[in-house]
Amino acid sequence: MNDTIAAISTPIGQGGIGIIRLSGQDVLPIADKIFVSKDGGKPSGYKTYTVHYGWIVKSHQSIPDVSVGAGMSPRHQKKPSAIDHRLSTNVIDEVLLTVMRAPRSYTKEDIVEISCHNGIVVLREILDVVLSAGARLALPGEFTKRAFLNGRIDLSKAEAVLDVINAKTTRGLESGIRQLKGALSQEINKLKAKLLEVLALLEANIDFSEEEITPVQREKIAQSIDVVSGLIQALLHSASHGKILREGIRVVIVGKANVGKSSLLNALLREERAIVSPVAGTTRDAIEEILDLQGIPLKIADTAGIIEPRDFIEKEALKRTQSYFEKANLVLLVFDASRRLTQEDRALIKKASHKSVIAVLNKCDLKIRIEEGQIQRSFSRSVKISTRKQKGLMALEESIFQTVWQGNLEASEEIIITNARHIQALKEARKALQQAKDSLAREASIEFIAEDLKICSNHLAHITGEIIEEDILDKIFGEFCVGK
Ligand SMILES: Nc1nc2c(ncn2[C@@H]2O[C@H](COP(=O)(O)OP(=O)(O)OP(=O)(O)O)[C@@H](O)[C@H]2O)c(=O)[nH]1
Ligand SMILES: [Mg+2]
Repeated sequence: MNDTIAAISTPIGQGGIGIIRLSGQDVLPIADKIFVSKDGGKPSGYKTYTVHYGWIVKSHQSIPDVSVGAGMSPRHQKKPSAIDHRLSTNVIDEVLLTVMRAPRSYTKEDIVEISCHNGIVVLREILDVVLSAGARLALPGEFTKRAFLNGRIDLSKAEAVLDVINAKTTRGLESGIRQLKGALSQEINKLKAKLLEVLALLEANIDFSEEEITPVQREKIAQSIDVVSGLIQALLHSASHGKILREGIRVVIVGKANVGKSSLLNALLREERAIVSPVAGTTRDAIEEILDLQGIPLKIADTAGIIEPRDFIEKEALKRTQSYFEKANLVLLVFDASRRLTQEDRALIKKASHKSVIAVLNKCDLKIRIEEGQIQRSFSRSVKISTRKQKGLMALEESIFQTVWQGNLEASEEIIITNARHIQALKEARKALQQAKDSLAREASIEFIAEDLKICSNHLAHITGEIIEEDILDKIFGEFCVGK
């Protein structure tokens, strides 16, 4: 924690701007060594939250016979100065340097950010001079870890940073931002405060009475425990949504050949992604795409139609369809509504009975001949569409949304648990509460109940990081990228 860390904070590749970030007590002296400013000032003299134009140089030893680097004003070129000597061939890049002084910075330490041109060589060279000037390469997530250890953010907020970076849809982003703003921390602190009230009730009994808890008090304590329990349960309930936001939902389009599966994929993607043709067996290899459906990331796959395989390729295609079908969280089972159900369709209906299915009756622009009643009896959800006429697609999207996002959770208000560690802690907390309730019912001694409540509170404290083991911290921040 006492050394100064540095890392490239932007992704490696080519781009407009690349950023190298430094944090720690020697940030400003290090910047003094490698930065030559246009304004003649030194980073150690700069005010906080200021940005300065200049150059990063390999070393600050002057080379006498230097001309001024390109990009400087003609007026400056006429009057060589001390700065000019440093701007020799030693210049690595033209940059903007931002100074954020402790404690009002991301890490609560002095921070310098160097915004340079984003090229692999430029960034590496600047990082090299920063390191040789006295900084150490940061570990993954070390900036955010310092923000946590220095008390700027709690652990759930630090973890939210990762959710924000990894968000796959706007809904995922909103959830991450809410947690970053402290929604989860507040909820956890609220729960802990409630637990503390119950503990106070209990301890009043320990202090002032030799008697057992009266039935009235027992009832009151049980009620308070139930309230906390209910809140923890609600948080755990949101975890299924959290998992969806984090990992997405696997959707597979399955059906007989030629029913319009590829047409459906294209319609949902609003792009001619898959080949569509009247020939049965057009799609061979499954085609997988990511679709943002009302903020839910869908991994949607169009598969080869189910037909009696005529050759090796069709056999292989069928195998792949099978594998996608097994892995899917949701199956869109497509039928040609203009034809009566065949043996193959019936076999598919049977096969899909153990999966979550939406029956999709396509080609509804034609005369409908399919046995609708049978479809409705087999599946709780069915939607009539025509990909040719672009009909019924909104209803299908809504049906998909309702199926995967059950419970009408209004994402803008609710806290959504997305993190496996939080789920584990909440489950442990719930277990401890149950034990407290059991002890209460058994009329166990007050100390027992108090102990369980304290255990519950400790599990909650793990979420915000008030209590945390070093190896868990390492694991959490190890998942971050270097430079964050
Ligand atoms: N009338 C009508 N024809 C459609 C509709 N959707 C698709 N088709 C036609 O049905 C034929 C098959 O469409 P595809 O999307 O290739 O069908 P598929 O299920 O992917 O077929 P395979 O890949 O061979 O299994 C094409 O000629 C499409 O133009 C629809 O809504 N109405
Ligand atoms: Mg196809």
